[in-house]
Amino acid sequence: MGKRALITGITGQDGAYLAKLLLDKGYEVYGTYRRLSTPNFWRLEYLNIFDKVNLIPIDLSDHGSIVEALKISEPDEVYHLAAQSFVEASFETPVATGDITGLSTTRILEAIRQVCPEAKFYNAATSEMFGKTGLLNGGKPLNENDVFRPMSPYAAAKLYSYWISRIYREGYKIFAVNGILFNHESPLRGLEFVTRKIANEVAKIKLGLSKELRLGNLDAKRDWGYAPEYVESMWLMLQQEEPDDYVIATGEAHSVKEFVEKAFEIAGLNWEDYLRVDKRFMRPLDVPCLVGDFSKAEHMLGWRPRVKFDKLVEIMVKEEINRWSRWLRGEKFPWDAPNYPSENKIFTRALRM
Ligand code: NAP
Ligand code: G4F
Repeated sequence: MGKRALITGITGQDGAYLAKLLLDKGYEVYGTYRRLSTPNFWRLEYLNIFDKVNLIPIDLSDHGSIVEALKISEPDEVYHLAAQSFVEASFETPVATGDITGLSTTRILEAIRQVCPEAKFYNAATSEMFGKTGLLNGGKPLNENDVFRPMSPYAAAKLYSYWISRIYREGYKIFAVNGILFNHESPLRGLEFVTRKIANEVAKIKLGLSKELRLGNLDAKRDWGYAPEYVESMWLMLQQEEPDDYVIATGEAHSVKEFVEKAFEIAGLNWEDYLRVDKRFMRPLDVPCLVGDFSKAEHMLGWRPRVKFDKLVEIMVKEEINRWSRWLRGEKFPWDAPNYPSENKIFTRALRM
């Protein structure tokens, strides 16, 4: 029989790509989602896996709902991806971010300890935890031994989540790993993140649907990789004999401004004609530079990035131009027609009564 996996946050960018990867490997995939006033399954539809995954409604602030999700799915592997993941929003809602992005990891680990202690656990940690270290070390690629100096409520919550995963690993012998992933992007990225915001707006300008691109800090540098490759590393981490923590990155840093220039170049436009700096997109604190050293992952997992910066920008801009061109021709997209999964794909506690 194939393995069973539970993915928290299956409706997000990584959740959707990981679900596809695991289905392709023959897993029975369960995913949690939260009830919203408008259904949000467009990424699963986009990848043509909407009717192949089993869905369980939970809220991360509700411990009982997490326990039920584990009892329903009986997982061999748990991938904990759900979080309030937008750094900027964490300055607006620091307490809620602490609860959902930080404390929820303990709720899940506690539930695993009680319900399925043999299950392997992946925690979505982040390069944001390094924070100021990326500047203080002069831009040297960061590895698993570098000091964490978080610069946002989001990063502080993730650092808590990182440590609690290590504590359950050492204290309760749960197979818990931390994937310290640097920024990874794709056409399935949320629209508020800078890469997709740029790609989307450049495509609209190209097609006459928008006139300008408004951004905040153009000088920030990030190590941007390609999300479908990064979810492979999550799976690889859980196939090891021993649990450990790994940096996943490309090893290259580029500024937001470089991303803008490349995106407009691909669209055949001059960026200076359209870019406006807007204070509303500045943060109270912003990590100036993050670049990662993936040599441990390469050595231990056999993982290395294939899509680098220029190719990534090209994939994203071309896909947005393609989407908006089709939209102009009257085509419908998954996000135009919100949908519910077929009923036999939703699992609730009532099914166990
Ligand atoms: P994402 O697209 O924002 O997805 C986040 C997921 O969490 C969504 O499914 C979202 O549900 C769910 N969620 C948020 N609040 C919730 C709540 N209260 N209850 C239940 N579910 C909730 O993020 P991503 O880019 O896929 O990232 C996956 C994980 O990796 C996140 O933990 C993120 O912080 C971390 N990470 C991401 C990166 C990156 O560059 N992408 C790098 C390092 C770490 P809705 O769809 O309903 O909003
Ligand atoms: O795309 P961003 O919002 O990503 P950020 O803050 O680096 O966080 C992402 O990567 C983390 C991994 O390091 C994840 F843990 C996290 O969940 C998330 O996926 O912003 C990137 C940079 C920042 O310096 C920001 O200030 O772009 C700068 N920026 C400039 N103008 C902007 C904008 N960011 C956004 N979102 N919107 C702007 O208009």
